[in-house]
Amino acid sequence: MAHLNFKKAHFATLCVHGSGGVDEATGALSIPIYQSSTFAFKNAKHGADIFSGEQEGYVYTRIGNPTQAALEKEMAFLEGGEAALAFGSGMAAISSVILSLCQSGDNFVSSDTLYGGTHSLFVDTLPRLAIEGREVNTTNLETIEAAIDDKTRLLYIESPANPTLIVSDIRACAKIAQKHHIPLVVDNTFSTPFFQRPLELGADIVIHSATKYIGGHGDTVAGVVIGKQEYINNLRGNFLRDLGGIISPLNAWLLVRGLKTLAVRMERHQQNAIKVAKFLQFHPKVEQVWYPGLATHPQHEIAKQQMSGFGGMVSFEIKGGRKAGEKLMNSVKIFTLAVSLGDVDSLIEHPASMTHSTYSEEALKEVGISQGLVRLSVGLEDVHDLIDDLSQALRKINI
Ligand code: LCS
Repeated sequence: MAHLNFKKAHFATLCVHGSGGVDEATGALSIPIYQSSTFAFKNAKHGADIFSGEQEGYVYTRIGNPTQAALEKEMAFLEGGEAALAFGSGMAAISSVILSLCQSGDNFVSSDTLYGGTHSLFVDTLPRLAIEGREVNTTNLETIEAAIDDKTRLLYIESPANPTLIVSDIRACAKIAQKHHIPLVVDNTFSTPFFQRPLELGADIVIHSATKYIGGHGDTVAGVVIGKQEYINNLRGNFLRDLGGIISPLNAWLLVRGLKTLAVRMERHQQNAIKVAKFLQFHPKVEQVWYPGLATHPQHEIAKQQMSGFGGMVSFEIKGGRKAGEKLMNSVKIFTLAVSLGDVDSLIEHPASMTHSTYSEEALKEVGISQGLVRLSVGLEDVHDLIDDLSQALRKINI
């Protein structure tokens, strides 16, 4: 089946049909799970030619696999990129991208509000290899400029950021990166290509924790990188091959299946999230709500310019601080107290003691992750039940 024309078909159609779908070898409409570690060569010359790159073909699943390739084709297509590479986790994707762009003695500039694992990679692990992550407030363009020097190899942003949902201006960041001849890398996990396509806004590389909305069902851990063909070839040939952070064929298959419903899921996540955000905004026990779709969000105007929707994540500051937050999390009945996000099920968690516990107390304060901040991943249940659940749990809090 030929690719649909990206410009003519609508995104939901592309999600269902985008990768072409049919397995070339068998005609199977659902891509088979090629659960094989190795691939037989027709003869010695065939094997040598594939190794030397003279012929295309599969060799070994750490380097490439047809089920993995189906996922990569689809992700590149949906993000509007030339090529993609799948990894065994979002963290494997992020670490491989940084290592592919930096050597010891180099630095990179990144958002200071990041998923806690990314933050710990940037400020604890990479410095052990003499690669310095310079975390700055990337909503302030002057601060970004001031942090870049002649050893800076990339600019990295997470937007909207985990967990405060602050939004960096992708177009403006791309201009800064271009001026300094460095790539702009965007973690697009929270938006997915359904709501935001950073490559069209000037970014060079897009990263996903595909564990979240791409899979969508809370059953797979994976990562994906999208970029130029030449860059992806280098990432596969040198970093996936040598560091080995690959995705399994089964997990790649689960993500291909997840992508088919991405558009309908994201629409419903957003519809529910807006209603939950508005309910919380006017609740007397809530101090402040963080959702890019609210007019009160500090970067609402930028969000409107670069996103076609605002996603399913909502964070809020509860009156009464950590104690009140604990009471809330222990009182919900439909929301599940768990980390991760983007699942069908609604999830609730406490960033300061869970996903962002890798931040020092001081760093938490600097980026506005207070002890009273609660993060919701709004799922696909009936929103009335979600609001009733939050309402009954909030009633149990005595401030
Ligand atoms: N980027 C973002 C924005 C994330 O939220 C996460 C994980 C990652 C990258 C890392 O991806 P992973 O290796 O887990 O696939 N975020 C998580 C969270 O908020 N709770 O648990 C994991």
